[in-house]
Amino acid sequence: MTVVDCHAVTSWDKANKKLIVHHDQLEPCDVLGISATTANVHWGKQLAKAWPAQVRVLGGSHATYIAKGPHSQYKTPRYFDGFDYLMVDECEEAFVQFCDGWDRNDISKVPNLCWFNELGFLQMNPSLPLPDVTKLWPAFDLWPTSFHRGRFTTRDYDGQGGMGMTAQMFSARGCPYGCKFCADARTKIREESLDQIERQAELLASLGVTCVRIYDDVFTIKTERCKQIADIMHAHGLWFRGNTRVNLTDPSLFRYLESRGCVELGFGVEHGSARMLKAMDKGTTPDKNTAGIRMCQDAGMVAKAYLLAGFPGETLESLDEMEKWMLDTEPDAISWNLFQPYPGSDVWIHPERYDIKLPENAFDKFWQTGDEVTEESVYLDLPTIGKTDLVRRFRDIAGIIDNRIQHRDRGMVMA
Ligand code: B12
Ligand code: SF4
Repeated sequence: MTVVDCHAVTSWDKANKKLIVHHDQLEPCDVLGISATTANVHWGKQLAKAWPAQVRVLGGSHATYIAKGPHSQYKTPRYFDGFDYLMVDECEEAFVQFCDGWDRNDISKVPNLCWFNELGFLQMNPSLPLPDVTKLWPAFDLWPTSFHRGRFTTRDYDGQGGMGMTAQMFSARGCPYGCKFCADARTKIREESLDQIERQAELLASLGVTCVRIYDDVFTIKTERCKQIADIMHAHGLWFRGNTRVNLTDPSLFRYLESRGCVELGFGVEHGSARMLKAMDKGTTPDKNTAGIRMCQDAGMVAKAYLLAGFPGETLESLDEMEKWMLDTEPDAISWNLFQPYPGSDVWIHPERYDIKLPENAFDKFWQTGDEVTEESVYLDLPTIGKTDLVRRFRDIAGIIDNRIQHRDRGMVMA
């Protein structure tokens, strides 16, 4: 078995806006499994078509949320060309069963498996129960390019330019909150054991990793556990960062995290307008968001805000509020994104509740390339704001972030 980073076998032709597949680097294989979100499934399809393999399987959030979602118009082969099978849900066990079944020439009973029948309808075998995450172990050793050296955060946290060898890690899956744009909302939290986290930290440190992105949905959700994880990272000499929400009111956790080597917290702020936060069901207010960011900065960490423009209900006035919040609060870095109704989110499942329609050419514009947002990239017709106004203000605010905050994620989505 080999694990390949799709970045390593492709590149992006910015001038012609197309993916270049490096055919000479595609190792022939029996079973090809590709993981894709909705944002990069276009590239996944192109890669699957080019790859010399006996059978090609698509897994990940896009396959899961389309196959299990309510909209039959998207469950058609044309949206999945290049793949022979889809697999849904968490597949650690089921994909192994698929590979074994493929060797034995019998995959008919493989759990989590989907395929298009002769009539073009999607059929699905039942899924296994969700795996017990305390029994799983990331195969860091199978992925030769899993760690990269790069800028870990916007500050020189280590006094050596801050270019550590970085890896990703989870301590838990799931999130109890209900944000309407998120596909992972209202899912049960399943935690890894501290012993498991300890062993991963130890392994990563022994492989030369110095920085870890903790990708849990809400890293700080349980204060004591969060401190224990911070202790583990510290004991292994690892700098780390994670994502949080602003519902914490006790600054002591942030101070503790900083003292243990946490260099950055990302906040799902999303908007500067109280009305828009309500529409998204964030359960926060602009003032609370400001307080959370401030608390993080006061503790000595980089505070990054994730912001989202173009959610249903957006108006020119709410974008003015967004700009004001940003300038008043001054987070250290901003991830500035255009809303897309990703499959799995409440907006995707119930577009009628948001007074929007999902057009037929779904997914053609979801993917993001880091190019400037244009009217072409706007997927939804919102009754509350025209595309021209939305794009104009989106670009204005991007310019303000570049000038005033100076650290903007460009929403670059690679294959
Ligand atoms: C970490 C993360 C990121 C990281 C990715 C880091 C990385 N190198 O992997 C970063 C920050 C870069 C990122 C960016 C984005 N993300 Co993100 N991200 C996540 C997050 C929090 C965790 C993903 C994860 O690893 N989960 C843990 C594993 C175990 O679950 P999993 O990925 O679903 O994989 C399981 C199954 O899907 C299946 N499976 C997966 N792959 C395969 C392949 C095969 C062959 C098989 C058989 C099975 C299989 O088995 C896996 C094991 O159980 C999820 C939310 C979540 N909690 O899942 C969002 C999520 C995946 N992201 C999402 C989005 C929208 C984005 C962005 C578009 C955001 C933006 N506006 O820029 C970009 C797009 C990135 C891209 N290239 O596509 C959405 C995707 C929704 C959708 N319909 O696709 C999610 C679900 C969150 C949400 N907001 O709803 N993201
Ligand atoms: S956006 Fe974050 S807090 Fe909201 S439901 Fe998704 S993972 Fe949870």
